[in-house]
Amino acid sequence: MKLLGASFIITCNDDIGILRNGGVLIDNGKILAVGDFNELKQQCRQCDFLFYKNHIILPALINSHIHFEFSKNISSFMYGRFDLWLNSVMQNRGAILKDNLKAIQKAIMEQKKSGVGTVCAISSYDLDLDCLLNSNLRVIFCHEVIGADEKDFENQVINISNRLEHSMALKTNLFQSALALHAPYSVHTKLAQYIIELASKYKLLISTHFLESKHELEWLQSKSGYFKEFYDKYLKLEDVQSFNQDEFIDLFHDVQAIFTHCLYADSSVKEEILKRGSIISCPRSNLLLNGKMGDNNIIATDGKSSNNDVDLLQEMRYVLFATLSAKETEQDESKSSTEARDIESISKHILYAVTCNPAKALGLNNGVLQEGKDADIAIFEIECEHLEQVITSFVLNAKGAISLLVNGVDIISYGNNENNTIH
Ligand code: MCF
Ligand code: FE
Repeated sequence: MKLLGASFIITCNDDIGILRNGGVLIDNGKILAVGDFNELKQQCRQCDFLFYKNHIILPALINSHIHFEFSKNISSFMYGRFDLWLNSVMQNRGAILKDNLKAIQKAIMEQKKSGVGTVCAISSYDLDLDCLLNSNLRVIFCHEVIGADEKDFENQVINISNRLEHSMALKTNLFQSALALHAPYSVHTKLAQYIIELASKYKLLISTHFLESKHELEWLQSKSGYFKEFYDKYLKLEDVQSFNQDEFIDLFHDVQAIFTHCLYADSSVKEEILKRGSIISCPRSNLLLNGKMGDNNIIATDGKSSNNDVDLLQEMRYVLFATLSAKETEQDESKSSTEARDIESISKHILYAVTCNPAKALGLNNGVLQEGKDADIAIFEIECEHLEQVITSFVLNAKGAISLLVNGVDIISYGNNENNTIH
């Protein structure tokens, strides 16, 4: 049993809120209690304790959409337009996927450094499986399925069954298998249905990219435009059996699903999606490929295929500035600028978008500091002179976690605890 304390504890649970000089009591990978540090210390005199002065304790962050296999990319892909990006992926992905293990390891380190304790990894070829298994992170490993040619159905089924059988045998309390149906334009109807049945049979989470580009919307609505040429050019396919928008969403009625991007979903489509699952936004990827931000109730980095890094702290900071900039355009001249409490509530929204919200979407028992939750905890140094803006101070300045616990175990070892004594 151990007790961790800090000048600030942000629970990401509105009933408990923010604690000054708070403590989190941990035993056997679980949170036993959250409260005042000194009171908890009195109650549990025999346990190990550590108080981090001028630090903040938070739930470990959750990166709910990342492609580790593309971590080697710097400038192999084109940005600014989704069609140009996808063409460049088709042409250059082979080189990016080759000898990518070092880059994958680096991207995993980047997660830990930014205080991420859980990743939902979208894996096209399972090249990242072993690195993630050995990462000590909590991992949801989504085997991604791509296949537009119905003639290959039998092989496609054998392939995904083998991949899934292999990873399901590796299940631990930190590692779970899941599926990803790449997108409605890249998986034919028969295969899509098969994948959903697999997810339903084995109770697996399923992730998908949906309505990311205007080209996808055009294809789903009228089977025309960029994708028609795409199939011909890259896959030598004249026709592809794919669902329309509503049919695609309906597929997910019986499974736990996460839909990434949804930039071209109008409000009624979003309502339908949210009846069946959650929407994940990758703000910098969305902007780079499609010039749109997306809804930011759940924020993830996407892969280095469509981002300059996979640092979730940078992603959060980006959203803070972009939200303030959008607010500025909304405000007319007569209104005063964003107020102190507005910016703190934007920061809180951003923090929840990488903690409690993705935890719920992914069906995890973490993302909140509360009795009974998994002890996935991140500790950051913080300088905060204005208590009413503690979350803003974190979002704005956090550079790296000094300690990261997953299931109660510290998985980064460069924490420096000197001078961390109370008062
Ligand atoms: O999320 C981004 C943009 N949308 C779609 N796919 C990808 C993203 N980053 C990497 N990808 C991968 C995807 O997993 O690109 C390939 C797939 O392997 C595109 S389909 C040939
Ligand atoms: Fe993606």
